[in-house]
Amino acid sequence: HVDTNKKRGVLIVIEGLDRSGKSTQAGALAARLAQSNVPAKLIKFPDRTTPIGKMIDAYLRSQSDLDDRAIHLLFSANRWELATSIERTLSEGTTIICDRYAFSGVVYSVSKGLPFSWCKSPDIGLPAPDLALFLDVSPEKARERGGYGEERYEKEEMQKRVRELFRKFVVREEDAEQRGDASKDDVTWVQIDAGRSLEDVKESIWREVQRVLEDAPRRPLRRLWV
Ligand code: FDM
Ligand code: MG
Repeated sequence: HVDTNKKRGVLIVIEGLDRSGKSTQAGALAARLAQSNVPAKLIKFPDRTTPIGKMIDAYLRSQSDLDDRAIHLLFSANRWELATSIERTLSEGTTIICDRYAFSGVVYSVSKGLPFSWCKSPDIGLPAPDLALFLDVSPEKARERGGYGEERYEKEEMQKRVRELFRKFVVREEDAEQRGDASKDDVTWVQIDAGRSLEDVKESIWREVQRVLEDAPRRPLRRLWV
């Protein structure tokens, strides 16, 4: 007997630049969901613990060099190797908070010069998030917060390009939604001003999450970019 009343979990993706407070907010959200008795699990991409993840880690720490396309496909493969477990977890009723996803995959590679549609294609068909939060922070704010680290993409020029691409991506989707454009990706984006205090950002995120927890479980899980 299948319990058809059992609610599926919700897939929430948090995207943003380095220094946007993404990981802090993802952790805080996981804790708050637990307090509210919503079963939740926190994951992050890249998942550096798998064999593919280890190759990605070596690349990001400049211990190896890879063709831009090769590393792009590894990032995608790193998501695919976890896709089944994500789906299972959601169907068991556990909500997933995902720190970076395919959107990071696209914007970081596009900012290196790869074509947008080429970058999207390997991630077509992944579980689509029910909510994607873009934590936006200015380069000035990032600098105030202690600047970037030592990893490959943590350079101001790269971060600026990535920010512009994220914003375009999000705005394009919001516009398509307002027009009722059927070709729109089935992803609801919310841009969050992450330059504010931790508490304010937390509250904005919580509001959005409560809304999606109400609505999303009634709909089947969607596929990304199909
Ligand atoms: N990154 C992350 C990508 O270039 N492609 C991807 O698909 C993903 C998931 O990896 F600069 C980049 C973004 C960032 C770097 O991410 C490592 P974390 O969140 O700092 O570990
Ligand atoms: Mg980083």
